[in-house]
Amino acid sequence: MSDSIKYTRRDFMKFGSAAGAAAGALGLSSSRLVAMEQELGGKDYSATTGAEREAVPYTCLACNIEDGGVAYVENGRIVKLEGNMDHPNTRGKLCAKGNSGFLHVYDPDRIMTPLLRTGKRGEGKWKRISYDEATTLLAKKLREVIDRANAEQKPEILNEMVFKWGRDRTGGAVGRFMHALGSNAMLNHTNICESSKKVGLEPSWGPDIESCDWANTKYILNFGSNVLETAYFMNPNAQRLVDGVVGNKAKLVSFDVRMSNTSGFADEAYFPYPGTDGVVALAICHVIMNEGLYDADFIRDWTNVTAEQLIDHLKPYTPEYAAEESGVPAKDIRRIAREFATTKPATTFSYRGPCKHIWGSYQEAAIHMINVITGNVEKKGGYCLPRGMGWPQPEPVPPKGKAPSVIAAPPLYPLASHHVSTHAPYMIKKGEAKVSVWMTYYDNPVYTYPSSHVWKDMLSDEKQIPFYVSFSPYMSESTELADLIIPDVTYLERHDPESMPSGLYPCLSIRQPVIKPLGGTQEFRQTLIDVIHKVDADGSLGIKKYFAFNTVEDWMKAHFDNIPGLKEDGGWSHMKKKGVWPIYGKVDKETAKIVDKNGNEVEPDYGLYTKELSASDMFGAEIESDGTIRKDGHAIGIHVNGKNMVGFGTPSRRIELYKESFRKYGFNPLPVYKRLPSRDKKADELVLTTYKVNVHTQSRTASVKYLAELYHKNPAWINRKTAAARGITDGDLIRVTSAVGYIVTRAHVTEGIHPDVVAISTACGHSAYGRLAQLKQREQAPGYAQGGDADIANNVWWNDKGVHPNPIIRLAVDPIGGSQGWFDTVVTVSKAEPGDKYGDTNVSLEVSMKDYEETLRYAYTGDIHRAKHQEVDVDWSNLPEPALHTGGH
Ligand SMILES: Nc1nc2c(c(=O)[nH]1)N[C@H]1C(S)=C(S)[C@@H](COP(=O)(O)OP(=O)(O)OC[C@H]3O[C@@H](n4cnc5c(=O)[nH]c(N)nc54)[C@H](O)[C@@H]3O)O[C@H]1N2
Ligand SMILES: Nc1nc2c(c(=O)[nH]1)N[C@H]1C(S)=C(S)[C@@H](COP(=O)(O)OP(=O)(O)OC[C@H]3O[C@@H](n4cnc5c(=O)[nH]c(N)nc54)[C@H](O)[C@@H]3O)O[C@H]1N2
Ligand code: SF4
Ligand SMILES: [Mo]
Repeated sequence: MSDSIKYTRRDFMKFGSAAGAAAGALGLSSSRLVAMEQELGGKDYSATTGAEREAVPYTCLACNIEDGGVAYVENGRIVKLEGNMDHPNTRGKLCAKGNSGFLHVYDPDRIMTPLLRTGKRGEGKWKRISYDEATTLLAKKLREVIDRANAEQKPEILNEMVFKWGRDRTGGAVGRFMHALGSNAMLNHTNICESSKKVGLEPSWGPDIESCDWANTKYILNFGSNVLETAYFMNPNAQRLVDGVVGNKAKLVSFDVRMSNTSGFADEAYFPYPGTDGVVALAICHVIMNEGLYDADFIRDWTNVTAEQLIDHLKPYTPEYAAEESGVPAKDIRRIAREFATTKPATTFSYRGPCKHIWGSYQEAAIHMINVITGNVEKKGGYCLPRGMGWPQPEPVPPKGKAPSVIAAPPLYPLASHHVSTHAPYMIKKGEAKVSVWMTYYDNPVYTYPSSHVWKDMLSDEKQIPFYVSFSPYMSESTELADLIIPDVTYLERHDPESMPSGLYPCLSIRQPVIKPLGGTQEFRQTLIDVIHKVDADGSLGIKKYFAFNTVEDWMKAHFDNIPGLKEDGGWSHMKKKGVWPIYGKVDKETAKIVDKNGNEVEPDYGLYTKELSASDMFGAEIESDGTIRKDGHAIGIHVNGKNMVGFGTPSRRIELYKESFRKYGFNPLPVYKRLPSRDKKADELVLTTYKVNVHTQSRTASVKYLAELYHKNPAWINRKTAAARGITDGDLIRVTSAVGYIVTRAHVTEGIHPDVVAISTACGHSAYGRLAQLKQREQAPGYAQGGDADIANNVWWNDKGVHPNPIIRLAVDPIGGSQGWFDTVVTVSKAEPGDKYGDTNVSLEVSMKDYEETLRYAYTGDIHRAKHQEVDVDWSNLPEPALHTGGH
């Protein structure tokens, strides 16, 4: 059994009285700090003339939280960004990444013109061409595929046009483009992001995430999310977490394998063995159920299981068993379970720590269950449904393609409704899918994927990828392998519709050009319009009608001009002026709450599932004996306590803790704990974890100078005892070796990490992405780029760009949610060998290909899966056909 460590707030006070005193002072005066900070929000003045600067609202995309911002523009240049005070979830604050976002626009290495490859792939030889020439070339390549599909009457040929994106915030533009072309071959990055969280939640209650009412809660259990510096909804959640802990005296208990900034802020921090959060959560449920601390009414009325069934299912998950697996002491698990169940309201939050493991979907489902059995769902201060808003797609909307795409929906992952994008290069290499045109948007797999060399190998091979088009404005590790680059503009120069459920106030927001796109660059959306107009110049293919927009602004108007409520408030012109809708009220300077004209708090709506069905909803409906309200064959609500209510977004309108879809494919319908291969590692091995840091976003901020100055190197965190056993001291050159190969980096020796874990942050160690990211800042700017920045050329004082861990991370996918097990790679850590140089990376393509075969063994038809799932009653001879999901997210 592994050692477990626990720190309490009292320990920190004891060990660092200065830090303790500072925290105390902050607690006393936090509302004053808020007030000072927000006093001047909403206006800005020129430092030279004193004139008021032009203020243009927009939605941030320096990371994907989509906070509301205001850009201040002087003489056509963005001089400052700040939070939009009208955005109810952002509340006037941006983080460091958001504040420095204008440097994306003025990045000296930004690609300012379309580029056509002239040398070998990746050689860096380019010819500058016009947008017109570039879109004509792409249209020709696409048309060739369409003509071939039509001539051979094979719609599956259309799937040779593949679109892969990382972050798609176009509000459906990419899907519209691909469906117009007749292709379903769309891949997002969600399986390297958090898809097993989504698949752990969606079948249970509908949406893919929770929205915690942090500010009003009394108890928070955090499982592997780093809310204060990363996590989904980081900025809005971090603000309200502080409101809850400081303002509302909520208790925060945090589980992470290392001392994240969130765990450091917690009242109690636990370091479970990686991949064991699920068993801790199941043990918490075990205690709550066995000690009768559960909400019997909620379980009876709103779930599809009985308390007795749960007690029976949870029998093996005693705190003692969980302690053995996780290292978290049984007495603490018992106490936390009791505290959570008896403190109202309470909520859990979880992000990638639990779900980015091979059995991540079960882990998420187990954590979700804690909230359900204690009846904290949709309560003020509890675990709430996310609140977003939609917008209509302009008519006519193209239908999906006719043939299913196997790379978009691998048949071995029938439950992975968010694609399994990691598998694409392996499937393509094995000839399971054919590609003619590979298009990418906001995507850098050669940097961001596990065993990233496999992507490099595929994208470098013209036989596998005959034509590769990137829409990136930056020369990333992937884009540098393209045949054609048609650069997009940055997020401050383009249009997108937005709605992020980043708080309890649902709202719409927009991105709009806060300045004219620099140097004649063109919005991606305009490129899509142009390409379609060229593919189907005379309209005879029947495609052009789906892109009947004269301008991008017309397209946006079509989204926003007819939304009830917004229409009355001015539709698109309201959005342009305010950036967000509805306006709920003002941010109160003392409390930071949203208040109305009279200073009263505008309370969010709670209890969404209890909304009553109207008489017209009920017309023709039947109430069944178990209370389910059915109409035209579908459950539309539940009859509970004499009321007809909408319930949850599931087939039964109840929370389906028992997931029939899981059972159908031989998985356990209720969450279970599965021991991971990394749990059985040898004593001298470690589990590699990677994590994000507050001032960087994935692969795309290393060239933002303010952020690079703050954080640019990523030594490997290793526990003091673990390091000592290997003769490693702080700053030593070390080798981190997995089955795939090794990297040479430096050690950061610390108490703040589980002794069986080594942790390396992401966002550093670039081999592309401009001169600053690679610390080649004194080199000449490439011909396609924007040009020099004397500050970068002369003032960069650091000489360490870090080392990127992804090449040695093994492909390993959750057979249910299809999510990459980022935190499952077993490694050895040793002092570097003679001749090793910092940054050396040595990996094997062959081993990575074997990892693909190995991970398929877990898939629902795989031998490991069958052997380990005897307890589920499935007829293996007669498995259902997998659903082939098309479309994309
Ligand atoms: N600053 C910043 N914020 C971001 C992003 C960014 O790039 N930068 N990206 C956004 C995106 S795309 C995402 S998906 C989210 C991710 O948000 P998070 O999930 O909060 O962030 P991660 O760093 O991926 O992982 C969270 C933590 O999991 C821990 N961990 C690893 N293994 C385990 C385990 O087995 N159990 C437990 N309990 N913990 C474990 C890690 O140490 C890490 O601190 O952040 C979003 N916000
Ligand atoms: N080791 C390890 N790796 C990880 C993770 C981890 O925890 N550990 N986390 C993963 C997570 S959560 C995620 S979400 C993924 C993200 O991985 P990716 O989706 O690949 O995302 P990014 O690195 O954010 O951006 C991709 C590319 O978008 C392009 N780009 C930047 N700005 C623009 C723009 O304005 N327009 C266009 N068209 N393109 C632009 C750039 O080329 C950039 O390299 O990374 C994952 N990678
Ligand atoms: S968290 Fe920061 S970078 Fe992300 S959207 Fe908000 S302000 Fe922008
Ligand atoms: Mo992500």
